[in-house]
Amino acid sequence: MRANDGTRTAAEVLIDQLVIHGVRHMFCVPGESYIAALDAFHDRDVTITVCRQESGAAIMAEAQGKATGRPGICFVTRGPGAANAAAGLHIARQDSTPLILFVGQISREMREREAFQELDYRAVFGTIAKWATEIDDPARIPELISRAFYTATSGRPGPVVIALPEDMLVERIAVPDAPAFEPVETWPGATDMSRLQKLIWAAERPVVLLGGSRWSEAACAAVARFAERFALPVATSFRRAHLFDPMHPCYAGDLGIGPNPRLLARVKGADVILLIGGRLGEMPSQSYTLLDIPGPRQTLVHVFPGVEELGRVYRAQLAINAAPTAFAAALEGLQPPNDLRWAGETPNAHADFLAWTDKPTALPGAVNLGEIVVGLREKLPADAVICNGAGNFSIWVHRYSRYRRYGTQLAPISGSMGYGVPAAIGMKRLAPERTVVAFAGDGDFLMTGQEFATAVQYDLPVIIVVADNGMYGTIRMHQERHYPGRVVATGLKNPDFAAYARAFGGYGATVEKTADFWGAFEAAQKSGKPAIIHLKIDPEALTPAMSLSAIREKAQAGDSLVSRAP
Ligand SMILES: Cc1ncc(C[n+]2csc(CCOP(=O)(O)OP(=O)(O)O)c2C)c(N)n1
Ligand SMILES: [Mg+2]
Repeated sequence: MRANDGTRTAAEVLIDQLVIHGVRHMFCVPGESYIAALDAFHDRDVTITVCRQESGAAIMAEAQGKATGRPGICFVTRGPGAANAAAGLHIARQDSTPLILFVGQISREMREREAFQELDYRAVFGTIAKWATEIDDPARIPELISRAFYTATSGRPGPVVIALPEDMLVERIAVPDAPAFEPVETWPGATDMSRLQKLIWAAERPVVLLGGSRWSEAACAAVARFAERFALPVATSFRRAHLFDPMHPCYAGDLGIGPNPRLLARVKGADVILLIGGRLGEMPSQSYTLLDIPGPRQTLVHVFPGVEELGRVYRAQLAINAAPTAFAAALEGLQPPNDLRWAGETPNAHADFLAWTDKPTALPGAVNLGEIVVGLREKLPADAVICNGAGNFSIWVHRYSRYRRYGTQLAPISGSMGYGVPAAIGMKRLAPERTVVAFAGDGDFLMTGQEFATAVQYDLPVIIVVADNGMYGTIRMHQERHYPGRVVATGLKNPDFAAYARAFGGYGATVEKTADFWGAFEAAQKSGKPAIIHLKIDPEALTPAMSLSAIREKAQAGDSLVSRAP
């Protein structure tokens, strides 16, 4: 640590605070507005990853926040840098991930003139971030940085934005460091737990839904023990499948986009729903059709770390303001009833899940993404991390992957395209010993595909599987449903992604038949380089259940199931 003798610059005080609060990584794109802060990282024990675009940097930081539960750290320059980073901020907000974005700012004396790249970050990010501020007085750096760590991690976690005026960073000050922050746990009360026990004892068909953030390996294990003792069926929310071992006999499946209809029926037919950590937002609630709003017919027990979410959409019979970590620990104290009336149904829920995910559906074309995801179950170590962005390709990834352990899934709840590649890089930087695979669509990949250069720069052998169907497939699907045969702005002419990988200094392979994938995957692993495997997907293979033409024909026939309203 540098001496606190009045010789430190504000920038040095700032970076010292980060070190005190446990920061080990930061992601950035440099800018002249904050070179004093960059300089203060010199000789500090913080691993710096310099990125090619700020959305990549912000997503890498967000992915580390998701993986560790501690704030991911990102530094960007003013105006355009901050605007580019907004994607990562939005993800952190919707995904409830702790993230601190530092933005270089113009000098204080130029403010309000619309100086070069000037933005008012409180105004611009005020509704995305949990807190957006600017530090004018260097003496308050320890206080405000400490607050940023508490704000990003407590209650419902989220992003914090801190603007740093350029001239402020170079002032010299004598100020004491803050003590290291301690994440604040939010515990359920004894009354909450005894009311919960009574509700479960009176239940006939209870289900448990897991979602949100503020989980841990220990919390997932505690929930698994609770599920076993009570023989409860457990489902996971959209892109939170890693919260429960899919091969556990209590696992009932994943409530995402296009979920198992049997799981939906099971949740609708439940009499008690124990929702732990999730918000049951638009995606898992199937556009808010799963439960009645505001008063569900089922007895809802909603456990959530941020009090503002309780009663916001759903009026719960029992609302418990607690973090999943603390609540899961408290579950150990509950006693199951003697008569587990629902126990006979739980194996059926698991059997429904297995039947839905065991074998991939047949698809048009020579490359079946479902077969590839199923085959990878055997090839990947149990702690391999599977990342993805947004697009129809992710339906196969979510349906057929087996996320066997907590922390093996990194995917955007916010539905942000371009997430998978930087998330994989952020994760591999954090845990170089783990296998990290990212699935991307052709559209999805090129939103942040420039970060492949970052993977090469830091020797991060992530494996990126690009499912290339020559279009923004999800949007084409909606187009065919609502405006059949009228294709506008959804076709893509793509590069040779394998050649792209090689041009960057990575490993590249093209796969035109499913059977060729395995050799390419092995060669990618053996190469020890960041790799791209380019899958040539038939555009007809638009969903696991229906081809592009079938979707169009159904809409043209005016099938009542297909709404014409946009
Ligand atoms: C940043 C961002 N921009 C736009 C969208 C809207 N969107 C959702 S899916 C999608 C198409 C995805 O295309 P691709 O990655 O090729 O996957 P595919 O659906 O073809 O499998 C688009 C444009 C989005 N979710 N995120
Ligand atoms: Mg596509």
